[in-house]
Amino acid sequence: MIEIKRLKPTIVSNRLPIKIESDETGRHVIPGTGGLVTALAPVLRDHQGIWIGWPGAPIDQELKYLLRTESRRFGFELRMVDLTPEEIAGFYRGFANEALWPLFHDLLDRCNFDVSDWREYQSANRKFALAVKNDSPRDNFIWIHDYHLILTGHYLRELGTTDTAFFLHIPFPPKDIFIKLPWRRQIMEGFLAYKLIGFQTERDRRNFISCLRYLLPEARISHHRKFPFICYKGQTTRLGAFPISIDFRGFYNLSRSREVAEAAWFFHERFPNQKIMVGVDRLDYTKGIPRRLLAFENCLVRYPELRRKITLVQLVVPSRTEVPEYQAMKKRIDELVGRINGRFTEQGWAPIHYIFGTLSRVELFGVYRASEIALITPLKDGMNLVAKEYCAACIDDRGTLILSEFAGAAEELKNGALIVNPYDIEEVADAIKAAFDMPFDEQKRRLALMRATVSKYHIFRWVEQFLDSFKFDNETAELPGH
Ligand code: ADQ
Repeated sequence: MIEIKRLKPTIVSNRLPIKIESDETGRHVIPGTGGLVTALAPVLRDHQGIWIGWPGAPIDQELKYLLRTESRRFGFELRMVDLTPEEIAGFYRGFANEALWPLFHDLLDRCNFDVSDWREYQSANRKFALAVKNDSPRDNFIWIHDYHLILTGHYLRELGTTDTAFFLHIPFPPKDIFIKLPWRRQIMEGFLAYKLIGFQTERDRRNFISCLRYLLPEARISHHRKFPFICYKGQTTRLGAFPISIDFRGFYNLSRSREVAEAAWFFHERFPNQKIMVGVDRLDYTKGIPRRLLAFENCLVRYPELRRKITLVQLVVPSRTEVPEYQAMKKRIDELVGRINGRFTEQGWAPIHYIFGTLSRVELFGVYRASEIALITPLKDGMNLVAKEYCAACIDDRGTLILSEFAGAAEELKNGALIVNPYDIEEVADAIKAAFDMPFDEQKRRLALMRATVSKYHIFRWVEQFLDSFKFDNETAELPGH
């Protein structure tokens, strides 16, 4: 069990970890199944914690009632922040997803820097801070998540709350990219309102420090034990790298279940005498799906001996489907799949099996188990949990992971994965061929290395390390430079 003694947590994220579904019997609130809620729920239950966020739907009396009832079932409190349609447009769809999301993924040409979106971002972050102030007991430790809420800590400080920490789930960009943001100084100062900032990787932390040196040269950067920390305007911020992970044991056991074995068998039956190569992504331009399809096409051209012997199963989870840019991306993927299948399909074999939808955990792990290759080639990714899930699912030691060097997961998995530059179509095509030909002993050796890492640094350890670092910060009376 995680030892967090006096820390009572309040988690704050843009979205509450719930799904609201409707059927003929009415609306239902379903608990979320993501890794974050799985890891944090026991901590929240044991320490009377609270989770604050936007429910993803307009708040009415019925939803309030449903959430109160669900809070009892969850074992911890869920509190809602209401967002107006203007805030959803300007803060969420606008500044968070059209400015920060592409900027932090190094995709400058997709950025839309709009001053009214920036105003909505500030006002929504202030609103979250007020909700925390009103709903969270005074002595709670406030843990804020992700790029939507960078400024919330700053507004909380204005309201007198300083025990705050932040985790950035997405990458932090290199200096030459970040400094293009018109409000770069305000965002940087916003970060420094937290006592602890967690990044996914060392690379993100280094990028942050290099931006800081450039934008706020008056900030003092020192080192204490393994953490750099920053003194700025009388406050101290500690910077950590905490690669997020998965519930390894849970997924490993799931992969051994009869249900998953049956789902895997079902897939094998559909693609007899072939190696299945899987790609799993949310619909997003950062995931590099079109280039991956082109790399597979290139592979089939340059290595025709693979035809009829390999099938790419590409799963795409619908995401932000109301946004025209995402609709255009889906169209582009549909067209590429159609063109490549049209070009190579023969009697009894089509190279790409494309599924646009959400699978159950059992179905998803069935696909992982059935796949001898995973092709994970984001253009940039904070971590990429699919890569880690695949490692947990390969319980019979068969499987090769092809992984983009620009996924955070590459820092931990480079000892076992075939690391590729997703922009280099020929290199990815060669990696597919190498994975196809890889002898079983080599697969087993590489998987063992990756599994050793993921099983050791699982999601519960991630939570523990983050909370320990915060506690350490609070308990260190005399940091050098204080
Ligand atoms: P995401 O960009 O959503 O997360 P990722 O880390 O890959 O990316 O997580 C995706 C999750 O969705 C996985 O747990 C996966 O199992 C699930 N999923 C994918 N396809 C599915 C399908 N067809 N059906 C059902 N489930 C599916 C953001 C950052 C990442 C970072 C995480 C966590 O962008 O870089 O790793 O947060 O910090």
